Amino acid sequence: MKVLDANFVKSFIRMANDGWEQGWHERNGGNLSYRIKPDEIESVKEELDESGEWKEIGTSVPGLLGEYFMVTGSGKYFRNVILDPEDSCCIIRVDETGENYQVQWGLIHGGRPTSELPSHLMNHEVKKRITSGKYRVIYHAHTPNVIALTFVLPLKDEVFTRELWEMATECPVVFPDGIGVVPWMVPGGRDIAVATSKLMEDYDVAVWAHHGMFCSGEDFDLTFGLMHTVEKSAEILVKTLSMAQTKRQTITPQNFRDLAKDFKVKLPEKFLYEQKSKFVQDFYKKRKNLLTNNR
Ligand code: 2HA
Ligand code: ZN
Repeated sequence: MKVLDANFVKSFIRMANDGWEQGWHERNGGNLSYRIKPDEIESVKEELDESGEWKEIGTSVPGLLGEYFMVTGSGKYFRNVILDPEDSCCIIRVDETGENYQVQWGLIHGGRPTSELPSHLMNHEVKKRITSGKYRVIYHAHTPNVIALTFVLPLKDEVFTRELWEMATECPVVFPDGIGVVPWMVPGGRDIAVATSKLMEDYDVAVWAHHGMFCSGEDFDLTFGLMHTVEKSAEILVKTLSMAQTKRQTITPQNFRDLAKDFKVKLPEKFLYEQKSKFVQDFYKKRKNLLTNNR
């Protein structure tokens, strides 16, 4: 079968285009990767080229030896993926040391896999291990509302999780484990990859302060849906904070416990602290002081 006829490739392209249409991928922003199943890679074998150069990943992923991934290309635009997937994307294989990769399909006009390859592969390594191989998708997007919140909320897992859970009743059911937050770091390298993959041990979502988000999931629908749900919740919070300094009413810790029981999800108690709107009030108090003092 031709690569472009494979269902996993069609789903990959559709997801990239959905992200573009959401406005999450200005210019070359964002990247997507999928850990290809053995029968899927077998089905497109005729088009794979094993003669290319092996190049350094920039980190070590011993948990992914010999695995194949479909990934977006560095500097490529999500906007163009649907028009020219062979130029925008590639299929790579990780070697038997876990330190190098080879492009076996795609990037027909040259180029490299995503600049965030270390983060993608280290996240895949963690998720493959802790989900017994179930998770296959890692997605990075520049989601404007979540990014906006990283300028006003404390950069703490507890705060982002709780604030975003409160903004839509479905949120704690969609991401019951919560959200992790990485402080601002230089993107593209091993350090931010290590920090992100550490959070992926506990969460399916990691926020990169002043940059965007990483989501992980079993398949394309679940991973896109997760990104979409978190970003929509952030949009509601941005709207709420734009209208009022405090929430008049909200979902309470006891409400969350009741929801958890009926929906059969486990919500860690560390996110169900009391006097929650304190964080938002603190922020407004501090900002008011700042504005008054600078006048
Ligand atoms: O340009 O999003 O983080 C791709 C990116 C880098
Ligand atoms: Zn980015």
